[in-house]
Amino acid sequence: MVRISIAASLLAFAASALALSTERDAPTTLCGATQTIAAEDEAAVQRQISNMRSQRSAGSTALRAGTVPVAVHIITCNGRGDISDSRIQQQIGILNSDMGNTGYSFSLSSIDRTANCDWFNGVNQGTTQERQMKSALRRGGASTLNFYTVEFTGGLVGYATFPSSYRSNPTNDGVVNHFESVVGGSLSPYNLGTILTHEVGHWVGLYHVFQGGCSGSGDLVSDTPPQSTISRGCPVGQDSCSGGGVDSVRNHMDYSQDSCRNQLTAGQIERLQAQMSLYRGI
Ligand SMILES: [Ca+2]
Ligand SMILES: [Zn+2]
Repeated sequence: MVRISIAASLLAFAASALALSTERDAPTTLCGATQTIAAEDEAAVQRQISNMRSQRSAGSTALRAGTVPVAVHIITCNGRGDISDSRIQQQIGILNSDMGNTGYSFSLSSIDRTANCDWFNGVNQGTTQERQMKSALRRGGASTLNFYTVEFTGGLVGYATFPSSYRSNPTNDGVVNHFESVVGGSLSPYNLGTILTHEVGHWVGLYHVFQGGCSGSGDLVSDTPPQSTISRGCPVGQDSCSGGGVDSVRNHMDYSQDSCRNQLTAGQIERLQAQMSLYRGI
């Protein structure tokens, strides 16, 4: 009993340390930040945002709203990685709470479980295991969120694809997270359920708030101040770029710990609505 619990806490410590060290060493591989939107797609997004603003100023009361079906795919290895249905339901509840002011809600449509150690450990962006897993399991079209849980190797917490990437590679579309980041998992401080919110933020089209650093167009959102630091913990008041206001450390699209992130801005919501309507038809 003692040996088991020591082994379990060592495992939890190792997983946590790996995740943190990977973030420090290679933050761009922590999650979906490696994808970018093509220039012509971004031009379409800007036109869509202009149209949405015109409709609003013309007094249209039509708000963007839609329900996103969620197909959950739990990968396990020798029983490791299994997540109960009730935890999945709790996790979707957190996603709905966090995304409540975006106009979109998320509705659990299916849960499947697949025992496959090769996928559990080997899935990552661009791997053979990723192609096999998604080809076998993906459900629905552009508006269905496919959410996979695995363990990864090398400390990755999660990653996601962009809406504008669906057209050229629909099978690849979706979010893949470390199973211990699902609410109630052991990947502290990323185990309160808001890693899914962060990854779904990418899935609906948002960049990190520190995208692009202090100069240039940054995350292509005007109400998130330029930011060059990838936040750790909850450094409220951090100001990594002169002017424009303090960093968005409480924003869901930073890397602050789960308990710190609880915000999306009006500009982010406008940007995600434009991409959901353009590229996910919802
Ligand atoms: Ca600033
Ligand atoms: Zn991210």
